[in-house]
Amino acid sequence: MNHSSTLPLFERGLGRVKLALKSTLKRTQRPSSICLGDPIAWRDDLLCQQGPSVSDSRTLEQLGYAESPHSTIEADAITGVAVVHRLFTPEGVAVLQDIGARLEQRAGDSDWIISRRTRGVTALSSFIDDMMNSRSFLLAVSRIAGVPLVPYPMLNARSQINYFYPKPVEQQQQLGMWHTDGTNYVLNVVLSGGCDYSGGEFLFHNGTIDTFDALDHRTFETAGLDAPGDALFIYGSRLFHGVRPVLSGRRMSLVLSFHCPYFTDDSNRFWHLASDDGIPATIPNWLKLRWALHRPAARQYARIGMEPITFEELRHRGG
Ligand SMILES: O=C(O)CCC(=O)C(=O)O
Ligand SMILES: [Fe+2]
Repeated sequence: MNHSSTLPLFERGLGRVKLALKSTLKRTQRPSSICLGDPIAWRDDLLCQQGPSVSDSRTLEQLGYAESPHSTIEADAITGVAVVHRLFTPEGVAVLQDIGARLEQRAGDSDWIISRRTRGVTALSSFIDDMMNSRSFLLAVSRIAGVPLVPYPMLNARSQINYFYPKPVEQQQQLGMWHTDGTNYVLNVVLSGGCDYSGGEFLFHNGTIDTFDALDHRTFETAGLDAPGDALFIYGSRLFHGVRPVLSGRRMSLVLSFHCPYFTDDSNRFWHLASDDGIPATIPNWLKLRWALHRPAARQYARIGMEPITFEELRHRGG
């Protein structure tokens, strides 16, 4: 099989700047922040009470990173990639599916392998917003990550719903699926069931960024995301990953980003954001982001109205 045509590489460097200019020109309408009216309100019992089951978990060290991204915690304490089953109850998954389907009317076309997507969904769905600001939900995701988390401070990068449809072969070849994310802690929740689509496998490179070679498929692994609601947690800025082209049906996913408030470092780059949102929208957001990342952890938790999640708490289950 010719992997250079099936596995093209996503734009980096100058390509990002070009995408930023393109996004700026395309951005004529601003999405309004009117909520669509969720079917029900978020409740913590929509999380599986026994906690999620996590498989195929690998730390950043196991991926090959000797250096931790944060100075006071080792690379073997931070999750690099993990498959997450049964985070939500069947009712929780059904509500997210319903919201995802309704938010599709807000979705804009996307340049790369994703056909359409809606960014900043926490401003459109109070259910998803309340879920992101639920201490139980954040604690569950923090335990998977290995570090305490808050929702990512920048609205547009915090949450997104992706819609994948079959694309003509020529378009699949132009821009790639392989990328790293601008954010570090990312939960990719697949909302469609396996029978809703074919293709669309979630692939990741089992190694560091430096060892990634888009043509060497021997290091690629397919995440076992079979049931709706299954998720792949990744350290997104250090893991090459991507969704293979969907061949039939529709694949819908909810992508949520988080920040560890005990560390000020962040991988997001201006051009990464600008390639998604256009340059004018990114400038004020970028300044606000720098400001938010430097707030003390206690203040970041206080702003979302909760007791701080601590490293100690992550070590004890059921606390
Ligand atoms: O849709 C997915 O499951 C993940 C897509 C992705 O990697 C992204 O949106 O950054
Ligand atoms: Fe991604």
